[in-house]
Amino acid sequence: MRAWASPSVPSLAEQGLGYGGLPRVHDTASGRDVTSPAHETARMYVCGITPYDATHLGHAATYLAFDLLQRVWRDAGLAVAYTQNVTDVDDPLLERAARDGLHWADLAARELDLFRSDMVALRVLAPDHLVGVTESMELVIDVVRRLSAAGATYELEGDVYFDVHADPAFGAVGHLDTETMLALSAERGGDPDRAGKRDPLDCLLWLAERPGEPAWESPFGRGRPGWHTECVAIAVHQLGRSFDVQGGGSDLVFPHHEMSAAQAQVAFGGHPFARAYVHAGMVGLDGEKMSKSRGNLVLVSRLLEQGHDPAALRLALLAHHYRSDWSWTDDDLATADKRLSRWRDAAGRGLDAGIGAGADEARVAGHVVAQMRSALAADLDAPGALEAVDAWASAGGGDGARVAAACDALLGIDL
Ligand code: 5CA
Ligand code: ZN
Repeated sequence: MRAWASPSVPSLAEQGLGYGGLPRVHDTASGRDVTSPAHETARMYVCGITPYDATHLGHAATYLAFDLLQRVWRDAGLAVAYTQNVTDVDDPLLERAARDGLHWADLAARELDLFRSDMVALRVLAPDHLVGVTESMELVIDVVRRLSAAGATYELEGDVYFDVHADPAFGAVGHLDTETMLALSAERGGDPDRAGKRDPLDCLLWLAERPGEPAWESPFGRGRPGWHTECVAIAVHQLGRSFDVQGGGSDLVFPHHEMSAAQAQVAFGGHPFARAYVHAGMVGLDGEKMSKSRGNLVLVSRLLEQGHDPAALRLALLAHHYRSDWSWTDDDLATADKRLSRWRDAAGRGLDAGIGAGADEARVAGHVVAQMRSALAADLDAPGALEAVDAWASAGGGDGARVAAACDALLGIDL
């Protein structure tokens, strides 16, 4: 399906310098910061939206984290191959469509359009491929067929399950104990209490057709995919059986990323599925996780309709480290508005006066850019990068064009 139009990214002088090596990101599986790309092209798969409701600030924060990673990789001289999926058939989408009397495909198309326009407003770089499950049935079926050939599946009342113990590495993404895995599975789309399963953690690969629900032909009967397999199928098809980063919010560590890694490792034999599993923290509102099911959403589109500057919104999100859990308040936006004005004033000062940068100014600006780069290279420390620009602005700016280009290229902020 169509992605969206990416903003342009200026190339900075002395590309790749100032990092002292490649940028590092935190890998949930090893618990360490790793330099993930093995080749000149960094390959990244980020779990996309289930389009049954509009983009909230939690989604936006997660996609911004991977946008930063892409910007830092590019600045370090790497090419980036980036794929994102769209879960355009799954239980929550079908339930919402039924509740609102809409066709599920119409609901998905409408919310996906809104997501695209939010991503454009926030200047998020588009993936090379944005792929829906409904476009990927053959690939999904191929994964289930491979798992079945490997003896890793069984049938229960017409549904096909994945035997998690088929992968000796099962559990290596999240390192969670069984009790926690069971609780998270029940909370996040699994069915640990269903009778007849070999292990309560085993997950659905193919769900036999239910009355009133969409279904596709397959060798296992008419039905539709279980959630996790789409990400295996799409990621391997676009990026290969072992790639650099699988990303998403921390709510995906278990079961989603654990299950997709286990399925991919059994179906394709590539190990590990991803060289780093990178997870953004959860954004909440009033101390609770922001989620469609809780109904406590702050929507990006709503804030933009209210006339807020998308650059201020972006800056408000970047002010929190991508791995921390935090709660949104109106102060976030007010603080970002002030910060943006200070930066714009400082960047405009020299330009308005038509003054070129003197040697001192160029040195100061070069130092700011180096500080931004080294903050971002250390597990995407955006708050650290923002502080470097703050210090420059409060010291009176100077060589605004160079700092503005760095804000644009590295932070996606257009001054
Ligand atoms: N379609 C699946 C992934 S294959 C899915 O989780 N969709 S989603 O619409 O629920 O979430 C989209 C992305 O936003 C996921 O990466 C998810 O981890 C992230 N996300 C969801 N809620 C929050 C939140 N409150 N804070 C931060 N990120 C969030
Ligand atoms: Zn996914």
